[in-house]
Amino acid sequence: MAHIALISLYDTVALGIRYLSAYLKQQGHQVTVIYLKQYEVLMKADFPDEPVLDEVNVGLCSRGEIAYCYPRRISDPEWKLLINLIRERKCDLVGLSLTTKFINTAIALTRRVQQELGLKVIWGGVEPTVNPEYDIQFADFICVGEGEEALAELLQALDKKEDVTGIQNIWVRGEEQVYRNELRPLIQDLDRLPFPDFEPTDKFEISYDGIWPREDRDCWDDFLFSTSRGCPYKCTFCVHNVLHKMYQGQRYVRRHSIDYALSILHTAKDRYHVKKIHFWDDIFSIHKEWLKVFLPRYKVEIGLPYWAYVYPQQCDKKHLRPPEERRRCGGAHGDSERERGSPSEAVCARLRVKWY
Ligand code: B12
Ligand code: SF4
Repeated sequence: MAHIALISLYDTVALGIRYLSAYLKQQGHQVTVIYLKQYEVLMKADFPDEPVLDEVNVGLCSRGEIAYCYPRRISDPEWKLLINLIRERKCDLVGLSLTTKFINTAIALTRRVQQELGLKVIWGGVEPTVNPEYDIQFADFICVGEGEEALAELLQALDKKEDVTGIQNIWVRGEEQVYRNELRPLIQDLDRLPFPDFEPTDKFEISYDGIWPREDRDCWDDFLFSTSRGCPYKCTFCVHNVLHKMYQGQRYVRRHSIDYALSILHTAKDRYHVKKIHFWDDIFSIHKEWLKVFLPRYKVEIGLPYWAYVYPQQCDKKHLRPPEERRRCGGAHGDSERERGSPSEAVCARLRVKWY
């Protein structure tokens, strides 16, 4: 079976990579996960001499001022550690997961892997999904959309030295042409997917000029999980605007069954002793009927504080629990108390969300 290095750029949450890793391992492939740099942002004003990336991040700092933050650049020792690790692990293929913000880093990394190791590189994630035509100039393969089945098929074909030019979701840069394969249907039954990979093995972190095995124990304290894929809205600035068009005619918002979601959370609680849940659903508050059944069961069976994104118009007393109850098992937004008086509370007030 094939061995892939899956690299997460500036992202140790990396849910996409965790889903891929679990699925590929289930299919018998070997996976090495590499977290390349922490997503730690610096205020340029506070660190004037620090070498930073061009990709700027604009936000509000705790002092309430507009802040221009920059992730730290990958240093020369870190580049060397990365190349040596992939070489030592004897990987057959390198996979990069990226958002648009890190496109320049992805290009540099891909060139190094191609030139210094002679390996092919596949890009996946939001950036190549929305910009495949641009990205295929640099990557050998692009995964457009969901990657589990597509990447497993690609690895199997590479392993068996079969033709790789006709796999759905995968674009291939051939010698004479680019093979732009059609999209495979969205995974409708999310319960088919295995538990995302939070195991403490075959994972490495490269940052601060060093490398170490990453056991992911910080993810166990704040356990990360998404009960759904997709968003019903199409805000013009958001990736879902593009994805809705790509997947026209298909059921776009999908959700795990309540039993599946709870069984993952039970496993997380029993196996990893997690302390808090982060639901990374784009909007956790959709599907009122689902929530009506899920939330009371969650409270009894899991009972841990949780955090989730909600949509202002969907929030009412039924969703946002009183603070005393929230302290026990989390309301729709478990952090709201801490944010009293913060800019985010002001935004919520403008959106007429009431916090109970
Ligand atoms: C949770 C989340 C975060 C979390 C965790 C990130 C994570 N990767 O898990 C945190 C808070 C860290 C975060 C940070 C940021 N985020 Co964010 N985030 C999300 C969110 C809401 C969900 C991501 C997720 O878990 N998806 C579920 C998984 C299963 O899907 P997936 O990651 O797309 O992976 C699948 C496929 O893409 C593919 N795939 C992914 N990687 C690879 C790799 C290979 C080799 C292959 C073959 C396939 C493949 O297979 C996966 C399984 O099917 C998305 C919105 C969204 N729905 O995509 C925004 C989103 C990704 N974020 C976005 C942004 C802008 C950011 C920030 C830049 C914000 C900022 N200014 O700081 C940073 C960038 C961080 C980084 N290093 O890239 C934008 C990206 C837009 C763009 N064009 O790139 C999104 C799309 C939101 C939006 N409004 O449009 N984010
Ligand atoms: S509601 Fe949020 S996740 Fe949904 S389309 Fe709008 S910005 Fe994107």
